Amino acid sequence: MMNRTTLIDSGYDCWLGYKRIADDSVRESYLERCSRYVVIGGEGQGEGEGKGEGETGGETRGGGRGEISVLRTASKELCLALTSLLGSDVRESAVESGSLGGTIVAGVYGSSPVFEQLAHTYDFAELGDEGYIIHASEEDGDGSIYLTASSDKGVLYAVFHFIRLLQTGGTLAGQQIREVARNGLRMINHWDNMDGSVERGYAGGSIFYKDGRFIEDKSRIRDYARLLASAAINAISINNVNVHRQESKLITDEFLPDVAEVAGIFREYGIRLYLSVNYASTIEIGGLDTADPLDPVIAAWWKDAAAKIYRYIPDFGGFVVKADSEFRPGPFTYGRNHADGANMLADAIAPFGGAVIWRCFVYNCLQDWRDRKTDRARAAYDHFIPLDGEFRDNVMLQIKNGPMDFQVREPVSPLFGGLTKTNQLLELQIAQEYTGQQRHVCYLIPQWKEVYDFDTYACGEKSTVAEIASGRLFGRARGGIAAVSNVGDDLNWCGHVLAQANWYGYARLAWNPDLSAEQIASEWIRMTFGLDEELERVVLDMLLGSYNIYESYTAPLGVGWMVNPNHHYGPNVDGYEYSKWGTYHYADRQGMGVDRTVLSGTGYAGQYHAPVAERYESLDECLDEMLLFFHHVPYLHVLHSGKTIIQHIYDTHFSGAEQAAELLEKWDLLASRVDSGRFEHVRERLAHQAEHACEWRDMINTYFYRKSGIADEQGRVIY
Ligand code: GCV
Repeated sequence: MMNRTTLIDSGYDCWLGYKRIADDSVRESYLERCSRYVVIGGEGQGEGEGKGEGETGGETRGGGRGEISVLRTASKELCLALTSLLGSDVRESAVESGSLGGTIVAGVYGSSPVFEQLAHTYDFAELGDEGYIIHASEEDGDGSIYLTASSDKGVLYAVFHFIRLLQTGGTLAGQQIREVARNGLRMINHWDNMDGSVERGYAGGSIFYKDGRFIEDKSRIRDYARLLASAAINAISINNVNVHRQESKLITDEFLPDVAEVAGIFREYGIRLYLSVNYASTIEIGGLDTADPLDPVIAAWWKDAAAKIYRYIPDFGGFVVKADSEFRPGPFTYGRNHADGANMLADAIAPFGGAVIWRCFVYNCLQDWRDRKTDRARAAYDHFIPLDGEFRDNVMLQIKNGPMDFQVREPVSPLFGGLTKTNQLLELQIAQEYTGQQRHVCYLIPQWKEVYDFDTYACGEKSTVAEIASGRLFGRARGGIAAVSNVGDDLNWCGHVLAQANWYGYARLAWNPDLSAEQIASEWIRMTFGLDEELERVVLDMLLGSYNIYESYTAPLGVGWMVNPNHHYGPNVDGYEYSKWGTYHYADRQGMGVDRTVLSGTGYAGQYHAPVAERYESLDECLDEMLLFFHHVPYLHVLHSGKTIIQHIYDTHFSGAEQAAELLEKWDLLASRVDSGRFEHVRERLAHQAEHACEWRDMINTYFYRKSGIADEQGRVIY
């Protein structure tokens, strides 16, 4: 159990700290309508079955037995929030107590006649399984506020939304909110290993495992589930996609009791549990000598494995699979393809309502740097497009946002828009592997907004990634979003308090990709630090500028990489230049960048639909920020900005480092407005960032000055 006193000011509570609202008039105005509440069914009535996450239609076996406790969770949370934010004058009511006037009434629509009056205002059929309504209109009724949905999970989301309204100083009067999830699956992927480490983890060790086993005290997992549910995350995979020997055993009797216990905790918060599985489990733990997906013995082994898992966890979500990727086993060994592998697992799990999430991060990681024709960026498309339409309905292909690997700037993967007959998930990385490793502040929502909004033109204009991933554009039954977690066992979860905004923002955007980066940041700041206009102005400014700042002092113009090998932190221009990983910048004394055109390069630009393909192909039309991803150009090539490549590199690196230093100055303005725990912690990180940005500036500028021999127009110091 965490000791409360050590948590104060640590950031542990994240955005659910529920500090008493300081402004008396605001608090009193809320109390007028929020001093009583009731959650109908919150004490054990009502049961139902939900659809599987990620599904936009059809029947699935849900975790019916979890439904009662989701309402209990809602009731507990509403009570905690109201009493903490508003004071102890808040009481629980009973439905039977006659008039409910002036009460917050939460519950599943249809579970009580009290919600019937809402029927003339809302169409409940439109809400789907997870949507909800918050109705606080004074016109009809007795001043009560109604939080309702067609499922218990929807009620929980309504409760959290309502709490958010109070935390952010929102107006209650006249509110008629109707929210529907835009993505069926809103998932978090953990890259946690059972030895307690986290691959690409920058916030301490795992919150799930230690020394090869599950951590005994699961209270932190419950706190985590609560934070996830507050932003409507509905699915989680709890182990690394690189599944080693010990984690391969998660699907055996040795660990299934623990997995079931953890699944039970998440279930109370409406979150379904998935496991990453070793494609070669039949060999690793099954004692067989093959993992050939077309071998009936292998198919039967997985059917038995699935049946066993569902005996422990009736609402188990399914398998996440990294196969034939970065030395992980897969169907290629047996001359089979990804559809063969995915479908075999899908058939095993289908009778129980489970899904297979099959990752598309497949490329040759033993490339020869001398070979300029092989292009890692092309690989996923080349592997998966020929298989479009061959996957079972309960398979989703999980596609990283870009064709390389979560660089600060990459184009969108052409698989989005390329695949039309296959369920897809967009994969993002909240963990800041290449964006400052949670030591630099880098608010990623602007990057993700660009991905969601990217128009693939697959079916003409407005064929955005948001429309494709959700399943809507191609009428797919399943779809959604997954992201690599940035959470560990550091007291503040993320290593950097400001990195919590990425975690929160990812979830909010998964619910509704139309929310703006500013709106999300603003919500997060108010919920995390309280209502303070000056503080909000400063932190908003810091967050919203941080992605561009980070980009400006690191690898330029979309070329990517230039980091130290293995751990990927800090500048190293040639760190990967002569490696086998397929990640090159090709800088020589004349110029730099990768020619990915159809005309003279690797042909990658041709994987997009018109007019995107033409835009990338053309040196004139290609956006500056993506230029070196698509073209190899001389240092004196003039960008649309009017600057030469080399001058752009110098200017952005000087200004980026200056702006990084300003982030610290801005934060210092808040010394009296943020508790000392969080203030000092963020300050220490920002000081490191400012210094590290100078290291980036000097390494990059010096490298390109020495390579090109072209001086900075402004004669600044380059070494
Ligand atoms: C889990 C990158 C990371 C790896 C990660 C891999 C993946 O290559 O550096 O740590 O492995 O992506 O997404 O599978």
